[in-house]
Amino acid sequence: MLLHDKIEAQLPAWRERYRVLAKEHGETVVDQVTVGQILGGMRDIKSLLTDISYVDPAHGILFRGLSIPEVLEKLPKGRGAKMPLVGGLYYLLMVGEVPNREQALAVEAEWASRAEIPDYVFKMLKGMPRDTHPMILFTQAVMALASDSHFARQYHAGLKRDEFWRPALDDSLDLTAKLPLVAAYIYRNRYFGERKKPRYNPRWDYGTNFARMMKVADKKGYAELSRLYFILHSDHESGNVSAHTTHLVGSSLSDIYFAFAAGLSGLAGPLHGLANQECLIWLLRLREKFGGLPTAEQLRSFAWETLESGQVIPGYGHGVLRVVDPRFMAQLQFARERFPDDELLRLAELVFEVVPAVLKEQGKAKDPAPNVDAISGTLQHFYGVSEYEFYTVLFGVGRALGVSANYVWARALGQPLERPKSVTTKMLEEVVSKAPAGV
Ligand code: NMX
Ligand code: MLT
Repeated sequence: MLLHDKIEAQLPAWRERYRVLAKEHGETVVDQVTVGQILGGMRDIKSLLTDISYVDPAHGILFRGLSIPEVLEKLPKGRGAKMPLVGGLYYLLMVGEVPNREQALAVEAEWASRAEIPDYVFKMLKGMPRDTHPMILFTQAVMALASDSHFARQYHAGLKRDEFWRPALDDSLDLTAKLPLVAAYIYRNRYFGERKKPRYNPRWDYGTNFARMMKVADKKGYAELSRLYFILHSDHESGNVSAHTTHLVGSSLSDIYFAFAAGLSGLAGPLHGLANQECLIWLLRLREKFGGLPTAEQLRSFAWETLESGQVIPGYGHGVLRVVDPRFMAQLQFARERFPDDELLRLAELVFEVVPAVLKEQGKAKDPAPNVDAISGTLQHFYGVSEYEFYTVLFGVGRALGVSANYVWARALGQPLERPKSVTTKMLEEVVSKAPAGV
């Protein structure tokens, strides 16, 4: 199988690089930890290792060294499409090279051959109360799929450590193949009461299949958006909550289903992936309050009301980025090219003009710029997917691509159990009592 062969060919060189670092440079200092970082959520401590993607605070995400504009330009596209094949992105993340069209289509074909879901998963979803949040359903469905894990079965049958990555890759291909069906079923069942299982058509790519299973009116336009969306949301290095949680759980040799379900539970938080639903709610409230587009001054006072009530302005700020998120810019460009006059888009643009200055004036947020979530719901809304509680599920479908690539490589390179050390408050007080003031 293509991805298996490509990874296998690279393994000896990667393992040697890890061996040299561990054996010959194990004591070299990379970073130091301050009391502020311990109290501040381990912010910025350089202690995670991944080669799949890197967030440059001044430029944004690089997927295997490529910026978002480069990824969108260089990855192969399907006939008549402007947005790249998602299969090409998965190849890039897994293999570290830009694929040709044939290679991207080989990943797409692999997905098509694995996109079957056992009936009990649909039965379980159908059995849940209609008002269950889609992220609860999505996480449950991922857990329900875990019974078919190749990794878990082969591990318990005595598989050698050096071989862990092979069933991990099979599981990752299975998982990423099935997620669009699970997501579309949750959408159609929860909001339209549909009970029929969606079908994946091998003649179409990942994005087109998703658009067709979602049954939106403009399937071609939504297929383009889906490709862009899943690519943009795939990875954001290893420190964000969903990626880090998936990695942490995977480090105990739980299979990717357990690990990703844990990551999804983190994605479901309003400071992380759930911010995309919160953003659309915020925009809709703003529009409702002013009966359409507000003036810049009205928007300013609305933003201040949010801040003064102790809430965050969703979609703005970031733990690492210190510039406008290029994932925001890519979505903005997509929308401007296709529906520049859409009222919600114009509102999102107005927010982009006004809110950074408000956040700067407040002086708390280190990054007053928009992040990926500030506009993603606006695009979904344009194509008729206005049920905002569903938005974080879409983020999850995309995020599976990046975290599963990390999971496979972590097993391939034998990354160990993650187990940092904690201290007590008293210990910190003792440390600072011995240090010169301010040091
Ligand atoms: N609105 C109001 N206050 C903010 C915002 C914002 N958008 N962003 C940061 N702050 C505050 C933050 O709450 C903190 O306040 P305090 O000192 O009272 O605790 C202060 O500014 C410093 O925070 P930062 O160090 O700039 O940000 P941090 O790294 O702690 O948090 C986020 C990053 C993304 C959680 C934060 O910017 C935020 O809450 N943004 C809004 C929610 C959001 O858009 N989340 C999605 C992020 C992207 N994603 O998909 O995961
Ligand atoms: C992400 O895509 O995971 C978010 O931007 C959050 C982060 O990187 O911290």
